[in-house]
Amino acid sequence: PFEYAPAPESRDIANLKPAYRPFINGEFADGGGEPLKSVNPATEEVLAEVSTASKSDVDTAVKAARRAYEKTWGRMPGAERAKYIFRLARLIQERARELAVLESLDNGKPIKESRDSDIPTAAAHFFYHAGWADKLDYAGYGPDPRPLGVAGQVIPWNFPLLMLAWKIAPALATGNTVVLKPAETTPLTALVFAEICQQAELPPGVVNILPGAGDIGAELVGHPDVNKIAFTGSTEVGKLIQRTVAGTPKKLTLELGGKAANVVFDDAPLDQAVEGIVNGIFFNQGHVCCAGSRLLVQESIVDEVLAKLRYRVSTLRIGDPLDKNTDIGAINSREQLTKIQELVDSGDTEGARRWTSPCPVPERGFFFAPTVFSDVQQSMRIAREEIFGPVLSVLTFRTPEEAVTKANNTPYGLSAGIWTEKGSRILWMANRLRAGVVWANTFNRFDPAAPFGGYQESGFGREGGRTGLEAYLDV
Ligand code: TXE
Repeated sequence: PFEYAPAPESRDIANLKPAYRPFINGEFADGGGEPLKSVNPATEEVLAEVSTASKSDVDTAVKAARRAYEKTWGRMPGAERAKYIFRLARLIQERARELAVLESLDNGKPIKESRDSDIPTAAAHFFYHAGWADKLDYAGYGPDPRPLGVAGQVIPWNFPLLMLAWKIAPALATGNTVVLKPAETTPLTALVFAEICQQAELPPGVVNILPGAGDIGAELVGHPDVNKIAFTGSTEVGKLIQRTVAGTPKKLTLELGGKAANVVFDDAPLDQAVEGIVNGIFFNQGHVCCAGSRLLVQESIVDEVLAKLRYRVSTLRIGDPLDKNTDIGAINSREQLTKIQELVDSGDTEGARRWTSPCPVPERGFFFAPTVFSDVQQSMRIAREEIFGPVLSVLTFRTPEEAVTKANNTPYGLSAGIWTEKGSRILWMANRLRAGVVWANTFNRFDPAAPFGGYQESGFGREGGRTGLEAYLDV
């Protein structure tokens, strides 16, 4: 039932029928797993049927990756690898419209975000890492840093192609080969990327993509011939993976959940701060591990900030992800929608004050109106747990010391934001906030040259920048 149509001559999206099947050793294969239906979360209609990998497909893919590592990729001079990686980057750019539309259909995110953020940033990651491939000796890892071998990579559904780029680009630049499992609800752009690998004539086996559910991720993580595991996803699964990898020589990096504090002082440029707060929590429906989900506002300005915030949030448009005017698209799955609703209910029960945007919400599809809770106490679930949805919890503080204590009062530690005119205060705060990324007077800014990653239960290891190469090298 899963006929593979080869890459069509015309790049007309209407004619495109990519192979939604496992990509192993340079070919699309019939997966031995249960087929899965990828659903458009904005319509609840089936978008595509996907053939998934079985456990034995995992083994076949790892063997293909091992062969490619030993015979081609792991022996290739960096300058040659760079040519391929530049080619991948350019092909992502060439097919950007198609990838953006497919990403919005499969994930539910607004087209203006996939078009202006996800896809260009994914291409940028390949360009950036292509530049490292022949300069690893300058990266400070010694004259002859060695790749680890086969990397097993498992990614989530919130930035499907971008997370793929974060994983695959550094692995390839450093000479490793890859077996990657996309998330079960968003496998489509990863399989178009597989087609791009064919277009780029990447040697067979260098990149293998296995659509499937968590059991296939677990099989990959546990495979004895995988040398490195890179995971982005929930803290719960991250801990499971850590247990599996313990006692093996595999290298591991984990990028897990977050509960970032976005701290606004009374001297902050408030209109700019409100834009940053809105972007911090409502970008990508709040499905962002570094989302500014806890707003800490200095007590003297809380009423003013809340008034401005409610006004601004009520102007956000929720709806069709393919409409260029849409600000907030669909929640990725019914499960995620249920989780958000349950946590919002807990906020009501625990006594926080809820404000919901009056903007109309489509009846069909998985949508959730932007929600702001004020009068939030640190003990409430909405202040402690990752909601991963368009829900902001507002707390207050009086002094910078109290802001630091409250911001750090979380088991996570991925990101934080500071809004103030005082440069010295930014430095003082940044040194005390327990977070892998601290933004000042901005939020959700990404650059492939800047290492990204967490402290504590947000995981360990860095992705991006020179530091990110370390995760894929033996020095
Ligand atoms: O994550 P999972 P879910 C958080 C967010 C969200 C919650 C649950 O709070 O509400 O996690 O999301 C694969 N061995 N984040 O259930 O299950 C799975 O198939 C190996 C934050 O979607 O962690 C998918 O490919 N792999 C996060 C990937 O793990 C396994 C992004 C992530 O799914 C596995 C996503 C196993 N045992 C969710 N079980 C972030 N850091 O950005 C599942 N998987």
